[in-house]
Order: sequence, then structure tokens, then C-alpha cells
Amino acid sequence: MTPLSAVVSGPHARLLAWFLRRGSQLAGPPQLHTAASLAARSHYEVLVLGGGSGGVTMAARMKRKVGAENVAIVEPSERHFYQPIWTLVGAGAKQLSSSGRPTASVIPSGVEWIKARVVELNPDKNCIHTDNGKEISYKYLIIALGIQLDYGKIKGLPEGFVHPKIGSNYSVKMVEKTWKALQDFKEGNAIFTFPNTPVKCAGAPQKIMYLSEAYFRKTGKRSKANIIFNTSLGTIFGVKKYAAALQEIIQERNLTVNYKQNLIEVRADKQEAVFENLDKPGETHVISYEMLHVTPPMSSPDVLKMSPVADAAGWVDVDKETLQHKRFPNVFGIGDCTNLPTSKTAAAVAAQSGILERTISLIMKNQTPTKKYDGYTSCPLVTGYNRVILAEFDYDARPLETFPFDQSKERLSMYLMKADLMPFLYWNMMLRGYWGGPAFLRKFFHLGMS
Ligand code: FAD
Ligand code: UQ1
Repeated sequence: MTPLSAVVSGPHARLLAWFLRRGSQLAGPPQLHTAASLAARSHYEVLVLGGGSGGVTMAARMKRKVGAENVAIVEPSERHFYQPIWTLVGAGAKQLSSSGRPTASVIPSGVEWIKARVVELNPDKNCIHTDNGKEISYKYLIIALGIQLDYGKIKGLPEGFVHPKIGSNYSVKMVEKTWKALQDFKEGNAIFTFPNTPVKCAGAPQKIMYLSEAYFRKTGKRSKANIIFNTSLGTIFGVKKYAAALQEIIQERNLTVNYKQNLIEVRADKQEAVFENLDKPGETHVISYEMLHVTPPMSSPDVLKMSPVADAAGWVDVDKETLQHKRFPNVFGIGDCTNLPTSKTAAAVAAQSGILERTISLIMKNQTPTKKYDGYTSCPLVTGYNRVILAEFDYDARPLETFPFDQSKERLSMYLMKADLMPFLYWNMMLRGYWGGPAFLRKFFHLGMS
């Protein structure tokens, strides 16, 4: 059946949109989203910037607080992606198609989807501007714009991606190229990089190295592969307990790790990568590759860098416990675009969403926020096609493990959780505002333990 909205345009469309909204307010369950809004209003009680993990999750939670008709999400993309599965897509263990759904299907029903890009924030006037020339005002603003991929900061990229033997799990456009490069590998250096910037999911750059090593072993190519992890950092992982477990794996599997090495140029036509030594400025060296996995430099989205909500480094400047903006009390931040001093993951976003819901509820009642975010984040370190070390930790890089066993050991159960349970939980619970992280499970499993 053709939806009514598809055959109506012009002034009738606005009338129809108003009618549908009104109908949804009056007549029980609201309409399902089939398209971006026909006629967005210019004011909302709660305006959410970004319809990724944090944006959709918070819109679902805010809908329950203030009603769907009072919430809108500004998001330009037609598709919403579950990015954590790209690690497995790059290794050929999952299909790319399983990672995406239409944005329309994840926007909570009745919530307005403003299909546009935010180009300016004006928190002094409680409004934002979009790339289609609209000004939208709000009572409360939630910023969830994610992190920006800066491939262009590496000389020779992104244009170098037209060549074979190079891929990147961080981009929907390049993730399948990783799998192709793995399959095409014959003999030589397989290089994996980690940039000199904050990144999302700091484990992902090395997860694909372990998967590649396992793939080479499985296909009889291991003896022909020299596997190298060139990282800008000075350690393999920021939490000692998991770093020790990873170091053992690195030794056992004969992987080479070079610290303080930053990728600055890719000569993809010649299959060469150029690194600078961060300890010796000006010193560079060139390595030939048979396969290159690039983790790009990342930064705060450009629209935030120059905005009044940013700190000196460009991130949304929020209180690390309440997620309320430090200078604009009706502005809040969640996820990768914030300066929360924890590792940027969807797991962290889940935990933050429960705290932020509580913070906003109290602010709405003119009360002081009470619930405090402890920095919980989690990184399922995939170390093979059926093995995961489940890192979970807080602001102080202290392990904060959910399960009553040592999570620094590689386990099949944790792999199944990462590969199958987590996507289900994400689409069906987190995005609907019903998953605030595993703290309740942790408490349950640790009942009676000191
Ligand atoms: P996003 O989900 O990225 O959403 C940001 C949204 O803002 C996007 O939809 C974007 O289109 C929109 N946007 C950007 N600019 C504008 C603008 N100007 N106007 C309007 N909208 C805009 N996390 C885990 O927990 N576990 C894992 O195992 C894991 N593995 C990962 C592996 C890879 C390869 C990658 C890439 C990520 C992984 N993550 C993992 C990280 C996780 O995906 C992110 O931390 C999470 O999605 C952050 O949510 P967010 O809402 O902050 O940003
Ligand atoms: C988690 O909550 C989460 O958010 C949905 C993830 O993102 C994909 C994760 O990877 C992990 C590990 C968690 C933590 C959940 C449990 C059950 C430990």
C-alpha cells in the first residue's frame, strides 16, 4: 500500500505532517517513521544533534520523559550503522550489510527526524543552524555528533584507497577493502597502524591484526607474513591487566610492535607506507607493504571545533560525572564528541545514556544532578575468529569486570557475546533506551564477593 505521505506534496504535506503528529498524540501508538520529516517545526523541547549510537539512544529515553512530539533528531545520513561489527567485516567473519539499517527505522516513532547537517551552534541564543538554511531552537540540547575521521591528514589518502592491498575498518566505504587485501595477501609485510590522535574503540586497530594473523594461519600463509603493528602510542593498551595479556599473545604469535611510529604518508601505487618517529622529530622511514590497514587520525567534528560549546581541543566540554555542559546548563553531551576522559566506545555511550537521562530529568525539575558516571567503557579485544578478551574499565583505568571470571583470558563465550549478542542488544535494547550498560549484571554476579 502506498503511504499517504508519499502522494502528497507542497502545503498539503505540511498539513498532513501536522495531522499525523496530532493523530499520534491523540490516538495511542504513534506512526512508524517512513521518511524524514516533511515539515520540521522550528522549536523543540529536546533537540538531539546526531542520530548515531548516542543520539538515537537519548532520543528514545527523552521521548519517555517529555513525549515524542517534543523531541527531534538532526541527522543527515540515510543509514545508521552498528560500527563495532566492522572489525569482523574487515576479517570476513560478518557481512557489511548486517551492520546497517535505514535511519528511519531506528528513529523512535513519533520523534521528528530532521534530515540535515548541523552547521552552526548558538548556545547563547538556544538555537542551531542546518545546511538547508533552517534555524531550530530548543529548551534542552543533547550533542551526540561522534568523532570525525581525518584520512586527508595522511599524505596520499584518501585517494590512495583506489589501489588494492589497503583497507580501513573505520570507514563504511573502506572496510570491505580490508577483507579483500587479506584474501589477496601473498607474501611480505602486513602493516597495521594507530594514529597520533584520540580514536574511537582504541582496541580496533590491533583487533584486525590478530584476526589477520589467524586468517594467515588458517590459509597456510602465516610463514610468508611479517606482521607489524606501528603505533603512535607508547603502550599496547592503557589498562595494565589487559596489556599484559596482549603482550603474551604478541610474543606467542610472533607479532612485531613498534611504538611511537606515526603513519604520515601512503604511496599506494608503490605499496609503501611512510612513518615518522615521534621520539625523534624529522626522522622518517619507509616500509613496503603487501597489506596495509589504516586507522585514520581523528578529531572532533569541524562544526564543534569552532563552536562555543567546545573546549580548547574542540570536544564538547562536559562535566565528567553528570555530562552537563560546563558553561551552558541546558546543553549536554554524550559519546565520542565529548571530552569525557574515557575510551570512546558504544559501551561507554550505553553507560553514559542512563546517567544523562537522570541528569536531564533532575535539571528539568530544577534539581541538582546526583547520579555520577564512573567512566565505564568496554572493549571486546577480538584476538581470533573465536576468541575475545573482554576489557572493561573506568576513568582510572581500573578493571570493572561484569562476569565472575578472569576476563583477561581469551574466551569463546566472550567472542559469541561480541559477534552475536551485542548486535542484538544494540538494535533491540540500547537504541530503544533500555540498555544503560552492564552495571546491574556486575552487581548481581559479584553479590557476596568482596
Ligand atoms: P556515532 O555513533 O558515530 O554517531 C555520530 C552521528 O552524528 C552520526 O550518525 C553522524 O552522521 C552524525 N553527524 C556527524 N556530523 C553531523 C552534523 N554536522 N550534523 C548532524 N549529524 C552529524 N564500540 C564498542 O563499544 N565496542 C566495540 O567493539 C567497538 N568497535 C568498534 C570498531 C570500529 C571499527 C569502529 C569504527 C567503532 C567501534 N566502536 C566500538 C565505537 C563505537 O561505534 C562508537 O564509540 C559509537 O558509535 C559512538 O557513538 P556516538 O553517538 O558518539 O557517535
Ligand atoms: C556494551 O554495553 C556495549 O554497548 C551496547 C557494547 O557495544 C557494542 C559492547 O561491546 C560491550 C562489551 C558492552 C558491555 C556489555 C556486557 C554485557 C559486558
